[in-house]
Amino acid sequence: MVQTLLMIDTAGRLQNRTDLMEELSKIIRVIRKKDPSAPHNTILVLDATTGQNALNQVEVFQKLADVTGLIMTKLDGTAKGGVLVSLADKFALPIHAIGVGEQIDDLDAFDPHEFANALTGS
Ligand SMILES: Nc1nc2c(ncn2[C@@H]2O[C@H](COP(=O)(O)OP(=O)(O)OP(=O)(O)O)[C@@H](O)[C@H]2O)c(=O)[nH]1
Ligand SMILES: [Mg+2]
Repeated sequence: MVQTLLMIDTAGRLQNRTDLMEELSKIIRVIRKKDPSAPHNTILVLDATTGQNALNQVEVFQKLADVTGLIMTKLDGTAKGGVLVSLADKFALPIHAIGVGEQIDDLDAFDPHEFANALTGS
């Protein structure tokens, strides 16, 4: 049996742009016509520099798109990464990866112990 993996990267979504968010819902509706159980994973990529705004972002995206996991980028060069703690507390979603730079190798697996140590400087 041939297995197919379809990965869709939806660009430039903002939770306060209802037109773009409506487009996102439509993408999901169209996918579900082909496979009612899809999408099997919906990963929201958050920018750490947005700080506490990430909480609202996850809330809005979760209502529309059943977010199943998070990635947080730009943890280099910002002290706002602590919002990941609030996100984990509020939404209990798996954090799949973190971005710590602009190179391809800078997307790291999320390690909660390492993250806590970096946050507290221990
Ligand atoms: N410093 C730093 N830069 C990053 C990181 N992740 C992405 N970038 C940079 O941020 C910019 C935008 O990255 P994209 O991957 O295009 O962002 P995107 O979320 O796909 O953006 P849209 O498709 O427009 O929604 C690029 O210049 C990336 O190199 C990160 O972890 N650290
Ligand atoms: Mg993009």
